[in-house]
Amino acid sequence: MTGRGALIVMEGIDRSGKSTQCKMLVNALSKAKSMKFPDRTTATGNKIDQYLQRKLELDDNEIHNLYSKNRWEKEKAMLDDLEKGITLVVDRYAYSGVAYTGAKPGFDLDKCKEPDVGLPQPDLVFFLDLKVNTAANREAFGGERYEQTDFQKKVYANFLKLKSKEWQVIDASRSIEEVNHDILNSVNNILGKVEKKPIGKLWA
Ligand code: 2DT
Ligand code: MG
Repeated sequence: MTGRGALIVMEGIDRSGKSTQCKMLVNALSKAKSMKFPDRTTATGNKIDQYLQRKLELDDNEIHNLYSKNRWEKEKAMLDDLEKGITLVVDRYAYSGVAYTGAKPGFDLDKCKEPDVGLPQPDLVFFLDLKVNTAANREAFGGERYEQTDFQKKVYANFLKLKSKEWQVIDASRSIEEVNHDILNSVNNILGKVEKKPIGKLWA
């Protein structure tokens, strides 16, 4: 049996191209699965979906913890897949959790990390770097919560504060193909390197 799969995360502000790049990456890899957070299909995710569509009001702490719970409920399945040699390509993760809640008044980034401490540690995090004004020119924001320029600017600044050694900043203002090319290169570089490496714990 070969080694484990890699845990790859795509992060960035809204409209930075995460979903497109996740799809292209999964298609290019031989043994890979895609995941997305929030996963709106579970009971927890359904509540998050209602909140994002403004059909439900929740306290800022409560929604923050709900996003985290929505990740923890996938922990076992993620570890099982990784052990089986499946590479996971994840559209948003705990970094979004911290960057978005941390953009609300009165929230400290380190404190925001707490509920997600110990989750599977990503091997590679791509930050699709796109300035908010450029993202806003791509297409109109939808009507969901958080889809406002001022808020997105705070989110962007928070993401930069979360950068760690696994992060790779990708200039997402280029064409889809150019971005995909860079991402594929980096992924092909790490797949062999993580095979025998134990899966770490996030922020632990
Ligand atoms: P999508 O547009 O990608 O479905 O995201 N968010 C996401 C948080 O506030 N905390 C989190 O932990 C995660 C994963 C980002 C919906 C919105 O949810 C925000 C945008
Ligand atoms: Mg969205």
